[in-house]
Amino acid sequence: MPDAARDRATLERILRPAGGGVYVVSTGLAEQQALMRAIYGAEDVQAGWAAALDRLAGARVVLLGVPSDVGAGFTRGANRAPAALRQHMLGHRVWQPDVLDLGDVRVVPQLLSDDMLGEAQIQATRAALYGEDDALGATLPVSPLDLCARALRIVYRVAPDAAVVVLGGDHSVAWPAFKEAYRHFEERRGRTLGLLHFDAHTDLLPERLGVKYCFATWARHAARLMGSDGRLVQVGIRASGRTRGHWEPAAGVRQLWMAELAERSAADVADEIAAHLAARGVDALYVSNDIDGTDPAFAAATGTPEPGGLHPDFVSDLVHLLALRFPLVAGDLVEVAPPLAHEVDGEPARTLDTAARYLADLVDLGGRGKNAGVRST
Ligand SMILES: [Mn+2]
Repeated sequence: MPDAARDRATLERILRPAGGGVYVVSTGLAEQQALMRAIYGAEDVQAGWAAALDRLAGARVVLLGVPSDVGAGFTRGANRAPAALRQHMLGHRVWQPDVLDLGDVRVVPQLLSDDMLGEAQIQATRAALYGEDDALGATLPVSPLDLCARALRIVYRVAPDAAVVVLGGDHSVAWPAFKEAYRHFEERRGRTLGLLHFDAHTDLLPERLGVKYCFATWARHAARLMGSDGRLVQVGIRASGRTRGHWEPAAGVRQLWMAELAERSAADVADEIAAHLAARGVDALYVSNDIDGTDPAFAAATGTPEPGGLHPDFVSDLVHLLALRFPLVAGDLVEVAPPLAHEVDGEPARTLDTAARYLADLVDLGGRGKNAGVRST
């Protein structure tokens, strides 16, 4: 099979139309189908999605949903964000024509990473997902993080200048999203990435309960990938058993804790971070936005809300100001959990409003000024 045909056939196996990544059989099925019909504007969702896949090569921004939540903290629900956010934005916002919603990664909800699975389980899930006798399927991964990575590898091959925005899911999805952005922009194209990370938590554990890749460890792996040289900058930290004095040298990161940010303007903080990143040679930006970095007054529908967080204006302004200095080449928005916080007046609509704003920031800024700083391709 020619490479282009193989890439297309792979995407058709490992992805689903936008809003369709959560596996449903009866409960939720009618709702899911109605959303997909609303998105693709026709009775034939598959044809609408196929037409979207056809546009991949020309996209400035590619949106990919990963509706996977295996439990960041103690309450789940982030698997519902990709569908809920698209539902929330229906009729509110029309993306520019160079923004492509590629769809959702097809998620088996009990799985996370193929390296946690034995060969028998991989074979069994391959048969379930792709069929018993599918030659291409026999070469494909089965878990959400690996399927996300595989899809992004194809996206970067077909649309090498596109900015990819991954919509989680729990924060574990930032690992394949950042890893593939790093492989493409830094290893292949000679850029130097900086990683701007909003979060109440550090996500810097080397492992958690023996699990290497999960919501609590992705940032440690990302920092290590960059050489633990301070290019990971964490903003809004306020819930950690350890101090900044522990984490910064231990993980090779820079942290701006909530307590240090209280009286500071976004412009002032942006200047500090820009100088810090520029001193490390950074010429391109990845933004990982965990919605729990934001104050629960604006985003309570998340698994581990922490009081005393960032104002959405501050988050948005910081992203805009840093994107002026370093072209925004990729990002993710994670931990939006629409089933949660229903007891709070105005939720989860308020969290979805905040998330839609953050998503719009990434989509509007992504892939602009992309050739600045390119040394080789
Ligand atoms: Mn996080």
